Amino acid sequence: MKNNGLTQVVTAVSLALAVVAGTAHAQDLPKLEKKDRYKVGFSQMESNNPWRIAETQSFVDTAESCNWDLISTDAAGSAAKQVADVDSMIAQGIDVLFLPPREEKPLIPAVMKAKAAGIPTFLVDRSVDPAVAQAGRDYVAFLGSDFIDQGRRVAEWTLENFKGEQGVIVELEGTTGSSPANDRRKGFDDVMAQHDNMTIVASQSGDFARDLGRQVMETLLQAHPDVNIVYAHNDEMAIGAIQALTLAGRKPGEDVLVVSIDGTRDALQAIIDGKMGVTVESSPFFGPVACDVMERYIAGEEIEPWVQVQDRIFTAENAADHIDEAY
Ligand code: GYE
Repeated sequence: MKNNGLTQVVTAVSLALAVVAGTAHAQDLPKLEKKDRYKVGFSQMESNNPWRIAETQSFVDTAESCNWDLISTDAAGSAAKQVADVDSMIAQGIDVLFLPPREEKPLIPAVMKAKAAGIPTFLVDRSVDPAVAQAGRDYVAFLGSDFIDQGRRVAEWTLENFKGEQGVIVELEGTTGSSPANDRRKGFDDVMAQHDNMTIVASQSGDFARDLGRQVMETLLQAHPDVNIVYAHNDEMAIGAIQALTLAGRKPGEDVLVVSIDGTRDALQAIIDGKMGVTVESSPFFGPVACDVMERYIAGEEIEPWVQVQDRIFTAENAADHIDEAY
């Protein structure tokens, strides 16, 4: 009897909480009314790599069929400029905001300002610090990949395919304070920590950029000439690392295994050429996903906090089949 009573109380409390949480969602998030056309803001963070260019193009390509009048900006690698870009879009009266936040914390003010202005916001491809801003409350949803899983998959592939005995790993991290850099590191490092023959001897940011990846690799090679695995958080840095390794007389694909994430054309070509082992996909083609989620939101559907994108994996077995569709 006592137990039953307790169960009932717990159930009633959780129901009440669920109702409160549910109401809070519906009231807090700005609505999006049905219209013929929408003023859509897309605040790109930088355009210095093929991934970003493909993503912006995907929004441009989607605009007409989704009835968007698209305003897109380019923050040129500055979180401060990205916040200012969002301010200016709000001033221009956008109906909805698609925002890839360059870093997890500095972009929170942009999310909060859009919310205060009554503009529904969807985070695209990167997220913000969940301790401060949350999907379903401060913004509608995050559209993107599972970065922890991407890191984990790269680690597992590496464990299966590394030919040596002792793995000496250099890790090239993405932009410091960005969600993919944090999570791709966690996913990979946690798996490697369980294997005594694998040591990460250095882990440093190359800001997701090819040239910085090359420079960082050059420096790290001097301190760790015995490196035999390079894990880059994106393909651009992997290509930069391959350049640095080659320049130093190493043979990527033979004496160093290079592994990364994205699936760019250059990475698929490097895989075909035998210089890179694997890239786990992280797709930049968010335009159609954004259109679909926005239409569901307009129709009054409750949007799941994380609209998850599924990622493929590219290796020597299938890279040639996919290079034509790559960017
Ligand atoms: O992997 C990288 C880009 O946020 C998922 O950012 C994205 C990452 C992508 O600059 O190449």
